[in-house]
Order: sequence, then C-alpha cells, then structure tokens
Amino acid sequence: MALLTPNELYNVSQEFEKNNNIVKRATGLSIEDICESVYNTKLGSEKIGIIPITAGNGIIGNFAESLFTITNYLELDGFITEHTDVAGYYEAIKQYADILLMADDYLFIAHNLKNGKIATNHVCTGVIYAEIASRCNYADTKDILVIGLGKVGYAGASHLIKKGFNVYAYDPDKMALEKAVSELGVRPYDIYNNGKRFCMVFEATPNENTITEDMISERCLVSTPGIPCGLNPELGKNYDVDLVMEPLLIGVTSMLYSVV
Ligand code: NAI
Ligand code: PYL
Ligand code: MG
Repeated sequence: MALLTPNELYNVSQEFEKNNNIVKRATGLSIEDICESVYNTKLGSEKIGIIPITAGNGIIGNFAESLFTITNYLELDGFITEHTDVAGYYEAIKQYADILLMADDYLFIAHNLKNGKIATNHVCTGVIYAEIASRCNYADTKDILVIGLGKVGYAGASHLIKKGFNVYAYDPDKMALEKAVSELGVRPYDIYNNGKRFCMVFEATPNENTITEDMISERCLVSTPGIPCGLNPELGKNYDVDLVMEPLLIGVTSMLYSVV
C-alpha cells in the first residue's frame, strides 16, 4: 500500500481550492455539488472526530491536520482527538462525535455513529474522481478511459458502468483486467494498438507516464488520484489537459458526503 508522506500534504488547502476551480471550469459544478449529486446527500454541521492511529508505519505528519482542514472548509465541526487509537476512539465518543475518521496503513474509513453508514477512502476516491471525469462539459461522447483497475480504479470503473458510460480500461495486471471485464463489463483497451482517443480519462495507478499521447484527444479532462501523477506535465501542456489531481481531500470530501 503506497502511503502518503508529510511532504505531499503540506499545502492541501491550496491544492484543494486549485482543483475545485479546475473542476468548476471543466464540469460547471464544484466538488461539493458533484458529491451532493452522486450521494443525494447534504452536509449539515456534523461533529467529526479525527482519530490518529499509530498502527503499522504509524502517524503520518499532516494527515490528521489535513482532515481537520477539510472539515473546516466544509463548515463541519471537526476535532482531532488528543489521544490515539483506542483511547482516541473513546475520547471521540465522549465528545459526542457524529462521524469518526481514522486510517491505518490498509484502510481509511468514515463511520457515522448516528445512522450506521460506513465508507472507505479507496471506494469513495474512485467514485468521485471517476464522476468528475464523466462530467466533462466539452465531451460529446459517453466513451471514457480508465487506467488502473486496483482498489480505487475498480470502484471508479464500477461507478461509470452503473452510470451507463462506455468504459474502456487498461491494467497490465491481467487478473485485474479480466476481473473488471467479467464482473463489470468494461472493454479492454489495448494500449499498443487502439487508435481510439479519449476526452475523459480516469487514472488510478501509483506510476508516472501511464497516460500516453495516443490515448488522449486535443482537449481533455484527466481526473487522477494517483500518486505520483500518471500524466507527464509536458504532455499535459501540449494537449491543453484539464488535470484534476489532489493527494487526499477530494476523496475525503466524497467519504463525508457518502456517510451523512
Ligand atoms: P492498487 O495498488 O490497488 O492499484 C493500482 C493498479 O494500477 C494496479 O492494478 C496496477 O496493476 C495498476 N497499474 C500500475 N501501473 C499501471 C499502468 N502503467 N497502466 C495501467 N495500470 C497500471 O492501488 P490503489 O489503492 O487503487 O491506489 C491507486 C493510486 O491512488 C495509488 O497511487 C494511491 O496512493 C492513490 N490514492 C490516492 C488517493 C487520493 O485521494 N489522491 C486516495 C487513495 C489512493
Ligand atoms: C488514504 C491515503 C491515500 C493514499 N494512501 C493512503 C495512506 O497513506 N494511508 C495510510 C494513512 C495512515 C494514517 C496514519 C495516521 O496518521 O493516523 N495511521
Ligand atoms: Mg483526493
């Protein structure tokens, strides 16, 4: 599991605002509007308990603070527990938290104690980034390219299929590709011989340069949570790409809307 580093989280507020402006320009809606539409929910003033977890590789600098930042941006009542782990969980309950946010090295969850809803970061991240790509306001087709069919990519591809998009997908992991073809009905995209170009791309891989020139049309929207970014900056500039890419908070926003 690729873990975030404090360095990737030092300016999350600016990164979130920057990406929200790109999303508004390319889709006509804000990230919050899109989350409201996807989950058919509205945020209130829920109390959000953020519990630092020391398991595995331990606390990631700026992680809890980043979650606190997005709860403020969304005008929720967020707090980071003074204690970690079980003591932190107990503290959050005693502080009457409505929703808990906590992450170990394998799973990052949002749990609404009031309605019982629970969500994972990888599914909510896949759904929101795929949804953003699919709302490109200058696309004239329902064809969309998905690069990467792991935990995040599979969730996003599943969401797009349910929305009726023509999902073309690629993953070098044959098992992952075959699973998505058989379970979701995605169409395998042959990166070596396809000729088809896309104006909507959802990428979810932990590698650079996964998006190549022959995959994208002149003007396109690339929506990717992948770290590092799969789009080469040079290619992005030459092809006038609207790039939505942020290390954590777009996915967290999706988690919060999905559990209220
Ligand atoms: P994963 O390891 O479950 O899946 C990654 C998939 O990408 C694998 O199936 C792998 O075969 C595939 N892949 C690798 N190179 C490829 C290539 N050149 N072309 C196509 N597919 C390729 O990882 P997961 O959990 O799905 O996360 C994906 C990325 O998203 C990671 O970098 C992770 O750190 C990041 N992430 C970012 C979040 C955010 O909010 N920005 C939230 C969650 C994850
Ligand atoms: C949720 C992120 C997105 C990409 N990789 C995931 C990651 O880094 N997970 C680990 C999160 C650990 C948090 C640590 C803390 O500070 O509470 N246990
Ligand atoms: Mg994100």
